[in-house]
Amino acid sequence: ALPSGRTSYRHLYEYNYELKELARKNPTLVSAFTMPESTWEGRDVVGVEIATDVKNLTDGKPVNFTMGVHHAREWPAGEHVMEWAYELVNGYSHDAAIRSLVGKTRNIVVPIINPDGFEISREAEPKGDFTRFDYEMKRKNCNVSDSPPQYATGVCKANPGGRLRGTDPNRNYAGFWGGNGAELAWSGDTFRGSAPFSEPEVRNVRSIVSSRQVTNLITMHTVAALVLRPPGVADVRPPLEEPQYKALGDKLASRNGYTSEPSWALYDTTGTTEDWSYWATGGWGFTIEVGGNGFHGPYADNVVAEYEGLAPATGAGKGGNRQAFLDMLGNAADP
Ligand code: 0X9
Ligand code: ZN
Repeated sequence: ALPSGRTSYRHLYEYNYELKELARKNPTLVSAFTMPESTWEGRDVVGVEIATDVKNLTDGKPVNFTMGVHHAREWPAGEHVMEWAYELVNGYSHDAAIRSLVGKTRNIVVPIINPDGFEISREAEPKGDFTRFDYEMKRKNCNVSDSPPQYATGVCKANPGGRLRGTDPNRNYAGFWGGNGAELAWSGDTFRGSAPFSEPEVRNVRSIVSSRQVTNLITMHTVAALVLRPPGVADVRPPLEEPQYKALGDKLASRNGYTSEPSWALYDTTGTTEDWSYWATGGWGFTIEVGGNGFHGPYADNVVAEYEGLAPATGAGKGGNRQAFLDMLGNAADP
């Protein structure tokens, strides 16, 4: 069973409520916070920080940052990150190994980076047909300011323009922004935005990474069962890979049974999360794409099995994303 006991996909209001409840019930260990900027539609981006004596921000401990749902339709990404928060809280009182790792680190956990997009996808009438008006399959955020005037009015969800309004938050970071694998057209599903960090959701992540000692970062996506490290674009790949980076990615992948590879080997992208954070700070960052059945397939498959390491196709018996997250925490605690 999952650390929270959950058996179905959360709604946005449940994420926000549960994060605040975790903090209310564990006031010295957990602190809930709202990211500095609200979204285009005015939503809060909510997270928790988990550390021994969490309010003492001057303890100098390394920060392990876990986040999900840059992409609206990738619901399992938020679930895995939310369960990780419960894992740390439950483990702190019941598991000596987790208590020790948490004791050496600070953990920032933000399940839903893109709440505007997630709300549209999560509350949509299910269709699953990938048409331009299929809100369940929305990927991007709700910045409509780059849409032509006839599409730029009203709320993000309203027709016309359908799900294709918005910027891809995972093409809007400054790392190699403007290069291959990111569309210039406002309607593209990988639209890069008008400038690096034009999006509040992306500036929120920048603000945490730039103001805190984030030595380790995981950004969760779906769907291809991958552990991806930089660089995201082939023409900047170094002649020799950093062996420690590959080794850490391979270790995480040995837990969830996913494929460990540099991101460019999947396809070129620019402006993605770790292609900025790694070059900006030197901290390790990985994209983990949860495996399973579709962008948000059955909860038992895509969330429970992939988190717990029960999925026959990938991680059966190896510990799942739970253990991959624990290994990343271990790297933050004892680099
Ligand atoms: O394209 C993305 O943003 C990620 N895949 S997803 O299906 N979740 O949209 C992967 C980005 C990883 N980076 C590269 N492939 N270069
Ligand atoms: Zn994604």
